[in-house]
Amino acid sequence: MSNKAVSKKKDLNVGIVGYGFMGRTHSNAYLQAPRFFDVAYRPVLKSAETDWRALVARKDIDLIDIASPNDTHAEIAIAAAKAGKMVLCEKPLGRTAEEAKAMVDAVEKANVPNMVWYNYRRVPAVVLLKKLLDEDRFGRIFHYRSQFLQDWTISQDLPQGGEGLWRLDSAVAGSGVTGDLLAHNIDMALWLNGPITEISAMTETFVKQRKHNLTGKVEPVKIDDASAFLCRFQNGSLALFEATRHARGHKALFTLEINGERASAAWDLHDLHRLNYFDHCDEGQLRGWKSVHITDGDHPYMKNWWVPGLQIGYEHTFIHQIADFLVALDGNRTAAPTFRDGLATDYVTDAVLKSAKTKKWEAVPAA
Ligand code: SOE
Repeated sequence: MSNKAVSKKKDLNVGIVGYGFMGRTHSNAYLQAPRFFDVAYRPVLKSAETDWRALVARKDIDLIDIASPNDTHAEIAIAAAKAGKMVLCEKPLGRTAEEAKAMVDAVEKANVPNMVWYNYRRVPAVVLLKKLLDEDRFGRIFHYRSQFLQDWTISQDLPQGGEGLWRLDSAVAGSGVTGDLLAHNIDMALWLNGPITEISAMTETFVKQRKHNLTGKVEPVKIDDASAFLCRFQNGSLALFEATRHARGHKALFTLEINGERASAAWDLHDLHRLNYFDHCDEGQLRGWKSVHITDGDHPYMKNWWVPGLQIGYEHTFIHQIADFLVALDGNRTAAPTFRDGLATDYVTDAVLKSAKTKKWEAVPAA
């Protein structure tokens, strides 16, 4: 891109709340997006404030990006929308659908652009899968299955609460793997395969008490360490979902598979640049699973990166998401997932947690 094109970009003043793991992924994305994508805006990361209220009150901030723990999302998002700011928020949108609904109402009433950071939608291989589904190459869909496996909380000595470990504190996180990991699987599934109608779930807390970092006391653990559910989609397909932080040996194994009448596809995060595809329309004696390396210039997003064959990674999913947001903003359009899309996921996670308690099938409301 020429220097002239770069200098023509309009400044978009961004205030990020939160400077942990997610604050780093977002700030990197704002800086990289205009370098690699033809976007009309140049995000400017404004100077640091220690109080989010002061940030929201600043006249020179166009966009508030919430990358702080889950218990802060609703209050900040609602205040930012009221102040007329664009609002971006880390997943899950709310700790509950009730919280998320209030956030949707606030951004829709204020009519401000909004988006939730479900970053895995922007993996090029997954975007290609979405395109293949939209082209109706799969025919009728029979099955969807998806997992998110980790192993970092197996030790009973790991405390709960405080910086880095708030994900284990239910008051802050809302839930355990259901809101933290399954939410990714669910957002992706709703996007690829449509609405989920009913759910039967089970959850388990393997470590029942942990020392709390903020109180220094051993306290009950109220988050779910593992969560699994069966469900039906509106399109008639059946599905299986599982997330856990107790799958020894797995660090961040997000998988998905979809089986249709004419084709199947599978993808996983540890091999994120490959899409495995089976096409039943292929010639019989050569029919089989193909592992397609998604690094060519005609693959989604890839012409903006290196040369064919060279891979990109995790951080690029955030760069793609903000690039899409900036392109949409310039065209007066919305970039998905919006807060309303985030609410749809929260309705599903609420139903999962409810079904695990009632031990009954639970219906999922439409967002
Ligand atoms: C949890 O370990 C975590 O960091 C999630 O919070 C993220 O959303 C996921 O992408 C990776 O795992």
